[in-house]
Amino acid sequence: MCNTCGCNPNHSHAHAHDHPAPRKKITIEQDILSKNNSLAKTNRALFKKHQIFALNLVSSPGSGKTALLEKTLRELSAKTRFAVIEGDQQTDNDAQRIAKTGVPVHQINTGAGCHLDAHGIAHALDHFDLKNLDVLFIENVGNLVCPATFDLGEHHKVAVLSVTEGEDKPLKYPTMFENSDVMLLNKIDLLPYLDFDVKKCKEFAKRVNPKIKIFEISVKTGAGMSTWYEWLAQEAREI
Ligand SMILES: Nc1nc2c(ncn2[C@@H]2O[C@H](COP(=O)(O)OP(=O)(O)OP(=O)(O)O)[C@@H](O)[C@H]2O)c(=O)[nH]1
Ligand SMILES: [Mg+2]
Repeated sequence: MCNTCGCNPNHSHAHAHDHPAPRKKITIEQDILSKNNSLAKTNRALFKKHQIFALNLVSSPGSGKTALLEKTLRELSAKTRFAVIEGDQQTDNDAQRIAKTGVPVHQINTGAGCHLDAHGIAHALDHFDLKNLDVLFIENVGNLVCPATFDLGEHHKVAVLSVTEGEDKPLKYPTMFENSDVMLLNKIDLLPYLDFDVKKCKEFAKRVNPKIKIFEISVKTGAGMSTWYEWLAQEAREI
């Protein structure tokens, strides 16, 4: 059970004890989410004030979020001023990887928490010079469930799904794909070795979110990365 966020823990496992009254639980969930939404609104206003384009990268662990950022920052930093907030339960491994690109980065460790929240982002923003920032990437904790329901004030959630995870993930974890505007289908260099059905995966993602934009990419080989860069530049211009 997720006891740190507002996600609905749909228990199917056996318990030796009674559950609390469902009505009380729903109220608590609403309180947590409404507090978060109000802080997200404040973050959004700050992004607007400083004309910062903010993206929230969400995925299961290991889909390639940090690898995507490392490559994107190395290839686009000459023309765009970036900063990165890294979210993980423990370690600053990802922040260290990002720091090597020369881009300002701040690591948040959530401990037992399974997602970033707007409050944590507000504090992390104190570590950056917002007046000299064009694009903020927030790499969320690897988790296909909880980060989906927490607004951080970002312009878009970008879901990264790698082909090693199976094409059914958009159907099994629909909230994540409903709430994302983009799906990056990563690691397509591995397709020759897998039974992953790209067409079906895209159909599934569109079924839960007909408006979702899908880019097939390989961070490793660079295939498809230009489509992602074009989308990024276009959207950043339009805020
Ligand atoms: N073959 C292949 N491997 C990739 C690709 N992109 C990332 N990887 C590998 O996938 C592994 C996980 O990548 P990360 O960037 O650490 O993934 P992540 O989503 O940031 O992981 P967490 O932060 O733990 O959630 C690493 O070994 C990467 O080298 C790709 O396009 N192709
Ligand atoms: Mg990472």
